[in-house]
Parts: sequence; C-alpha cells; structure tokens
Amino acid sequence: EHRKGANGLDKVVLREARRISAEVYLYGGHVTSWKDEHGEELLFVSNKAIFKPPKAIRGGIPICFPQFSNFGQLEAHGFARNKIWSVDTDPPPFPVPISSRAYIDLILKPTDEDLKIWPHSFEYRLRVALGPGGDLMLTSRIRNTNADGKPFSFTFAYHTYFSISDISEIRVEGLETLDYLDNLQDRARFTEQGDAIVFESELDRIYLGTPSKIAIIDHEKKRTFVVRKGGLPDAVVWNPWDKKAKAMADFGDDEYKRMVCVEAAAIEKAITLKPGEEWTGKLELSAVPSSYYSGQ
Ligand code: TA6
Repeated sequence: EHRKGANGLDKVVLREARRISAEVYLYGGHVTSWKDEHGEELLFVSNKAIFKPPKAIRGGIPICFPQFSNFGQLEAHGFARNKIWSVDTDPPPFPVPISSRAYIDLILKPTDEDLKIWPHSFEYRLRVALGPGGDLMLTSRIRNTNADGKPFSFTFAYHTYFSISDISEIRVEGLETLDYLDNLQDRARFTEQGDAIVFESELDRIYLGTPSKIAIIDHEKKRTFVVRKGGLPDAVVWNPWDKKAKAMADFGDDEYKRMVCVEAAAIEKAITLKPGEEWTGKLELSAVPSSYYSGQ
C-alpha cells in the first residue's frame, strides 16, 4: 500500500493479520513504524523529527551505510539514510523465501553525485517484511558492482530506536562480559562488568563480537524486545540522556526517557567486497510479553 507521508514523502504501509503493521519511507529506506497486534507502536520516532531531506528522520530504523558514525571521511552515518530509495519491482530471488505476503523490496544505487563522494558502484537491496506473528525483518544485500575491478569497504548499522516505558526501568541483556568501545571516552576499550546494561546517564557504546541475540527488557510494560541479527557482529547501545537531548534540534528535551537505541552493526572490522561479491546483513525484531521470555 503506497501513501504520502509527512511533507509529501512517499511511504509504503505493510499490514499483516489483526492490527500488525509497519511503515517504510522511501526517503532513507527508513522504517518509521512497527505496530503490534494491539496497534501499539513499538518504535520510537521523535515528535520533533524533521521529515525533510537532507536531514535523516529522528527515530525508527535509520540505515547507516557506507559508514557508521564518523569512522571515516563521509558525513556521520553515511549517506544511505539521506537518499530517496526506489521500489525494487523485480528483485532477484532471496535465499530464504518468507512466509509473509507483507513485504516490500527497495533498492539504492549511487548517483553520479554520490560517486564523487564515495567512488564505488553498488546495488543495495533492502527487504522489509512483517512475519505473521508480528516480527519485523530487515534484510540488506549489498553488492559491489564496480567495473574497475576495485574492492570497497564499509561499516554499517541498523540504528534502531525502540519505544520504551522509561529508560530507568529497562535493562539490556546479552552483552555481559563483552568488550566495548566507549564513544564517551575516545572509543577506549573496556570490558562489560555488569549482569545487564542499565541506564543512569548518557551511554554510547559499541559492543564487539556479540551473540546473535540481544534482549531489551521493559519491566513496566512487561514487554521484551528480542533483537536477532545475522552478518552483523557488533551492537551499539545508545541513550543521549538529558544534555545531549537538549542539544539535538530534532529531539524533545524529555524524549530520552522513552527511547533506547540497540543497533545491529558491523563497525570494528569493516566489510570488504570484491567486484561481484555480495554481503547480507539481517535484523529480526520481536516483541513478546516478558512472561514468555525465558532468556534463551
Ligand atoms: O549510534 C550512536 C550514535 O552514533 C551516537 O554517537 C549519536 O550521536 C547517534 O548515533 C545519533 O547520530 P545522528 O547523526 O543521527 O544524530
């Protein structure tokens, strides 16, 4: 279902059984909504989000490609989140057929202008799908189409903003004992000591070589988000807290209390593709009542 979203930008609405739905803007290939069977929104989007190029939409799932943050010479988080993607009407077969009919295939290819900034030809195919049970699945397939025989390297993140009851009431499990780079301390390397991550102040870390499953446990909502990922060894955890919230023009002063970013990523080791090679990076999100979540 194609519709006009904020500021006349094109979006695609996916619907599954009951009230399960998702919305994807062609601007950024950006998922801005994911609703459960009660019609409840599971992703955070700021009330101050600016739905207007060239500013990336604040919230949902920005795609960080071909660069995470400022790990390189490009603009922060790369350019994919600031481009108008196209609907891919004839995608090549996906390795695993999906059971849902609620999906959309998008494609991004560099323009001549993009090639001046990042001189590599690529095809980026993104499939966004809703599972029958309400899971949200994103599959990215990036292919090197360079004709000059040159490989390219990139870093990547699904910069997912989850909607939560209260940042002081949640914990993130699955990252215990791992090493991380602390973005608030010049990316120095530390080892996680806690049983789970809890939030008492600004936090901005890149956890390295993580398990493929991470849980965000929201005590107040009695809901657990389960993040499953493939091809993405790292995981970023971010909450801006009050000072940084105030410094962001497109983010409300108190909104940090209602969001957390847990981002499936490939950062520490860049991904390198030779011409003709393709990389796949997967994200699968589920929201389950906490009573159903056993931890494993
Ligand atoms: O993923 C965490 C992070 O890189 C933070 O350092 C933070 O600044 C955030 O992303 C948001 O970046 P943005 O460019 O969207 O303002």
